[in-house]
Amino acid sequence: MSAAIASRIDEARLWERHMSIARHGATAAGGVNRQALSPEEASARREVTGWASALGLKASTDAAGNFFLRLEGTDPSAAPVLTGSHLDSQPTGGKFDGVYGVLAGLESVEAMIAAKVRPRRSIEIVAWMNEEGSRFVPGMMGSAAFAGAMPLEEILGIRDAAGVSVAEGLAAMKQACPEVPERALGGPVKAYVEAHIEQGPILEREGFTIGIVTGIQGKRTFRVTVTGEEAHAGTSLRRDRKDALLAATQMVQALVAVMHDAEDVVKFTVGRFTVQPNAPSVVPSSVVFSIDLRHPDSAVLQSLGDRIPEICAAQAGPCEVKSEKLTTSMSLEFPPAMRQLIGACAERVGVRSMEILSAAGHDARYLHTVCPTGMIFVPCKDGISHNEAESATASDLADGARVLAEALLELSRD
Ligand code: HGY
Ligand code: MN
Ligand code: MN
Repeated sequence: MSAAIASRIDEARLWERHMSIARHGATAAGGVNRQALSPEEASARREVTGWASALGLKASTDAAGNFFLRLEGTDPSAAPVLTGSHLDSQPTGGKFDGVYGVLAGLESVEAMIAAKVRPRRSIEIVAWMNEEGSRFVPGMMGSAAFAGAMPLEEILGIRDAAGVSVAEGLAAMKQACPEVPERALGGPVKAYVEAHIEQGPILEREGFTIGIVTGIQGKRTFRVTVTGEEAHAGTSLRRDRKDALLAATQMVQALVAVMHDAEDVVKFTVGRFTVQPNAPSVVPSSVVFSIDLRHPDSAVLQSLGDRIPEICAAQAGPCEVKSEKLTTSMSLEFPPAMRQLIGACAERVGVRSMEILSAAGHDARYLHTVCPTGMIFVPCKDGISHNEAESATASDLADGARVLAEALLELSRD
C-alpha cells in the first residue's frame, strides 16, 4: 500500500469508536435513536470532541448548530477542506448512517498526525445539524443554512411534534456543550468530501469496497393535511360523516397507483401519518401525512410531484385538503475532477471501486452548491439502513477511511 497516510488508519480504533458512539441513544434492538439537538446527540458530540481535543483539534459551532473540529493547517488563512456527515439519526436508526462520515474524517486526521504530516490547508470535520429531518422538518437544515440555501430565521422557528423550536433545541445544545465557541455561519470552503455507507445493496452485491458517488438523485417532500369533522363512532350516519382518515387513506392509495412504475425507479414513501383526535370511538377530524418522492430524472420528479395536489383533491370527498410543497431538490452530479481524485486515491490504497449514484440524500447536496464536492461510499449489509439492523464491516469502514484520508491530504496540499 503505497499511500503514506492510508497505512496509518487504525481499523480497530475506528470500529471501537463506532460502537462507543452507538451508546448515545442506544435502542434495545441494537440500533440508535439520536434525535437532532437531543441530549443524546450532545453526549455524542462531547465524546467525539474528547477524542479530537486529544489530537489538538479545535471545536466550534455556528448559529445553525453545525459542529466543527478543526486541524489547523500551515496556512490558516487558506480556505479549509471540509469532511464529515451527521450525528443525528432516525428513530430506528443504525450505528453507521452519518456517524461513519464524522469518524472517518477524524480517523483521517489522526492518521495524518501520526504520519507527522501537516496539511497546508486546515481540515475541518463537520457534524451537520439535523440531517435526518426526523425531529425537525425538513432535513439537512444545518448544511442548508451553511450554504445559504435556507434562511436561518426560517429554520429557528420550526417546531418538533412537542412544539419545541429549533432555536430552543440549539439553546439546549449550547447549554450541554458550553465550552464550544461560536463561529460565523458559512464561509469559504476549498472542497468537501463525505464518507457514508451506501444504504443500498449495490456495492455488496457487485463485490466492490468503494463507491465513487457520481451524484444524488432528486427528492421532493410534501405535507398533506386532510380536515374533516369529529363525530360519534356509534351514532353518526355514514352519509353525514367527514372522515379525514377515510379520505387520507384513499389519497394515499391513489398516489401509490400513480407512482407505481414497473422499473421500480420511482421512490414514493408516506412515512408519517398523524391522526387526530386518534381515539377509537371518534371519527377522525384531521390527518396530516408526509410524502417523500424521489427519482433520478428531474423532469419525471417535477411532473410526478406536480400531480400530487390534484390527486389528493380528487379523493377529498366531504373533507378539505391542503397539499404543501416543502422541499424540491433536483438530481445533481458531482464534478468529474472530484470523482477522478477519489478513484485515484482508491487505486493508490489498493481497493476496488465503482461509480454509483446515491439514492439517499446527504449534506453533500448543499456543499455541492458552494465548493467542489465528492462522496465515498462503503457497503452496508444487505443495503439495510434507516433500520436498527444496519451493519457494516470494520475492514470496509477502514478502507473507506483510507481513501478519504488520501483524498483530504491531496485536496489540502494545493
Ligand atoms: O433520507 C435520506 O436520504 C437520508 O438518509 N436522510
Ligand atoms: Mn446519512
Ligand atoms: Mn439517514
